[in-house]
Amino acid sequence: MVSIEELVNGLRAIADSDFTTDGIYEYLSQNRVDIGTLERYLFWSERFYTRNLIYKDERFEVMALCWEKGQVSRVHDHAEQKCWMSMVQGTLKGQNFGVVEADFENGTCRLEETSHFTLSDSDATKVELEEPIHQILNLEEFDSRAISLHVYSKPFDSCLSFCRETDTVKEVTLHYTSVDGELCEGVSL
Ligand code: CSS
Ligand code: FE2
Repeated sequence: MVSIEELVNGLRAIADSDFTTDGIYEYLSQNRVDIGTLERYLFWSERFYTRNLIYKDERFEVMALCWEKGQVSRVHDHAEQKCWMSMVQGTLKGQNFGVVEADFENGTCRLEETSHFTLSDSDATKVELEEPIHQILNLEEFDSRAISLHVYSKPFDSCLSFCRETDTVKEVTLHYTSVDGELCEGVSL
């Protein structure tokens, strides 16, 4: 168990040449974060999962995401950046999607469900999302809040958001709920 500060410092110390999919995966699997040290970063909303920025530099960002029971992400991608996820509390499902047909110029895109995975703190698992389009879900049946740590390299502040009802896709801006333990201006939980 490490503190979140130790985890961030450890990530900062990793050389560019080792900042690889496997390298960070290994690092996160060997360094589980003590939830007590995360407390000041955790904000909860009944309306949406929260995105709480802990650290960011040119190379990567680290955030804690807080998921109330039943909350889900959009179907989205990661702007072609590398990402890793590590559970701190609870269980989350990840559903991956493949593109069946797309016309990005016209904003249309039909998806199909492909693989899925379940992450829980008991198996201390983390994933690199192999397929770029996915959705993360804290299913009602998991019956608990969830907290996940996300590392993105490089940081990104917009991504594609897919609507399965209309088979459309658009670019959306991503917002933080809090930065360094402070609620962001204009955010109401
Ligand atoms: N990528 C989403 C979380 S699900 S992996 C986000 O950053 O909000
Ligand atoms: Fe994501």
